[in-house]
Amino acid sequence: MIQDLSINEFLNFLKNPRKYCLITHRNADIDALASALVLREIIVKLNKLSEVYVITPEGVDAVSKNFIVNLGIPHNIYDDTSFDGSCDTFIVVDSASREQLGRYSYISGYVLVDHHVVNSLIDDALIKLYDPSRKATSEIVSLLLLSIDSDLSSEYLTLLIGGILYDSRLLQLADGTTFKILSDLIGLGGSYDKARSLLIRKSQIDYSERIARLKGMSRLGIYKSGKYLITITCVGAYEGNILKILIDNGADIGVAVACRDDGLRITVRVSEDVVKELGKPLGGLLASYVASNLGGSGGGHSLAGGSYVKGVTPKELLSIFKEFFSSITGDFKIIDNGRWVEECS
Ligand SMILES: [Mn+2]
Repeated sequence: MIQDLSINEFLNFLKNPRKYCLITHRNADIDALASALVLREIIVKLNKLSEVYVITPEGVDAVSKNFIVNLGIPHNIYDDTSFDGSCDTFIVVDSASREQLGRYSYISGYVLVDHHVVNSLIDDALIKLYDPSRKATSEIVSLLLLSIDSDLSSEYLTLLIGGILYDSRLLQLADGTTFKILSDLIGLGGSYDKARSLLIRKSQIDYSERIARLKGMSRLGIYKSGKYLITITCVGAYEGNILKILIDNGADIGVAVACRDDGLRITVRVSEDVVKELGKPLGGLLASYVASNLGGSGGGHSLAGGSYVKGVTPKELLSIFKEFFSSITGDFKIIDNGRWVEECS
């Protein structure tokens, strides 16, 4: 039977010498990576005979890479194609579903260390250290660390702070326990300043992405349907990132149109609030509406959608958007057409 282990019981489990493989979710973010790297330190500290391999399916994301390079943390991390060893114990770290485990999606008899509220890996976990009330897996690993007599270097403590800041959205989701843990990590030598500045550093954005973002902003059209603000722009790269920025800055729905050789690629993002309010998978609905009315392909889910249409002008596309949104809210008004129609013609 599945058991919820207390921290002490979990530490006792880790004292057994084994070959551990720690698997994070695909394209590990800083919460996943910090959790796995510190867990590796804890396991080795508990028993020097243990071998521990950190495996990040499809590698690590840009923020995580920046963190470990800047902090000078050893790079002995494997992606799922470069690891050819074997292990007798899998520990799944900061993952919510099998699809997130890449090549390791088949594993059974694993240990789970996680905080995701919706997690389909729980049922098959042999042993789990699972607390959905924690805002980051790094908090759970910090609690493990704080319960042993540890002299972990300040770099690893800073890494954990980074994981907590990242998953708590720079403390927007933090609670009293989060602050207590952060205070303890800082007390042991972790650097809040360093973690914070590594997280928000702007210079990490590629030059090409900066140009695409600024072009996206400069061409923006603004429309209103019911009470919802819809922004449409014409941009050929980084559409997802640009639409996220638009939604973070007040758009309810963002659409990016890219001119391709023989057609238009349309990317849609919808804010979580709008999806909750309408109770419809709006991103996917809009993308498939565009596709089926203009003879292309398209689909998606609540928050995101995409379609591709051939032989269609941006003006025709705009009238399809108008039709779609009018059918949802009853109207569609132009606030400012911007320059996207011209740029995408
Ligand atoms: Mn996480």
